[in-house]
Amino acid sequence: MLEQLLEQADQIMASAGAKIAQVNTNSALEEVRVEVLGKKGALTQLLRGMGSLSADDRPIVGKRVNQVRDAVERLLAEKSRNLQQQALEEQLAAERIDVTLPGTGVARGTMHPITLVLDDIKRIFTGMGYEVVEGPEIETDYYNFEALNVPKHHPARDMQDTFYILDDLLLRTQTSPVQARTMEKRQPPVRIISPGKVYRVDSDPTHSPMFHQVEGLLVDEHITLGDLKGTLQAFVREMYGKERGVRFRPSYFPFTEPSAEMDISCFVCGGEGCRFCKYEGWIEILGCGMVHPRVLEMVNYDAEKYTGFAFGMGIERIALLRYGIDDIRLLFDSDVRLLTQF
Ligand code: 2U9
Repeated sequence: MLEQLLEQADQIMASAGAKIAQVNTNSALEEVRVEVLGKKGALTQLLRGMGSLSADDRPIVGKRVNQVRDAVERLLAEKSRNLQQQALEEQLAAERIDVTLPGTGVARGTMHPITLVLDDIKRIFTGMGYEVVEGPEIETDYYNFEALNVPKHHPARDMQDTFYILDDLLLRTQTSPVQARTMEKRQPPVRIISPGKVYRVDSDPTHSPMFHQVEGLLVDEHITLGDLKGTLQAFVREMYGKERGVRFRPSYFPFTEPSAEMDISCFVCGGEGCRFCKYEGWIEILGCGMVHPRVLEMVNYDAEKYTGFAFGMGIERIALLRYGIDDIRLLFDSDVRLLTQF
């Protein structure tokens, strides 16, 4: 009987060892554990058979059963570790990232041509000591017209040209009100540029009801037309290159006297005359003049002591010329096929 039980224990050991070696999953391994070591398992059954043994033989079988249990437990633990390691390796292999592969890339946005031109103008004038000042797009009649010496019956005030909100409230037609407001608050010297959106009742391939302007203003003692010409010449050199010629033509604006329009030599033909400059050799870039004494008086500046110059330019016009775009509406269509070219 003793021999029989010892042999049975060896068989359980051999069969458990073979099964553990074969299984490939945790659940199959658990089944083997229950089959051998569980309450109704083979080893427990074998212990139950010990009742018929003599008192001397029982510890012999008990010792063997314990040896088998220890050995099976070691094999189970070892197999469990192996399965865990194997699962980890499979997971790492499946999730492996090849860091040497090229990335998918991030689609970068581009600057709008209006922003590019505005940034250039701001950079150049701030480099000359000007400060950038912004103001409201909805203005009063006073700041948009009255303070700028635009008389009551001037055509610019017409409903045909100006978007009125109320009798006295309108969408600014120029950024000059910003400068009138700034002068009210400060004493000279004043050296500012005011970029921003302006609105006029106008719409065709070269005019948009909303467009952007930059206006500049300098007021101090002893400011002359020479300062105006020198400043704008320096601006043109920076913006369009040293070789650009500049000319001033007399003009009229209610807020400046004398007034002028400034042309630069055509940057396509250099002044020879071509289709781009309509065979003129010159391209109009901005309007300018000496600030009208009445405008200085309106903001309580002493017009005997102070003089100043002002200028204004439409940004769309400059962007269209610079990038060879022939319809202003393309700038506001938000078509990425155009916008990504800049
Ligand atoms: C103050 C006094 C005077 C600003 C000026 C112009 C000439 C001018 C146009 C250019 C193209 C407007 O966008 S456009 O249609 N502007 O020709 N602007 S002088 O003069 C000022 C501004 C503020 C207090």
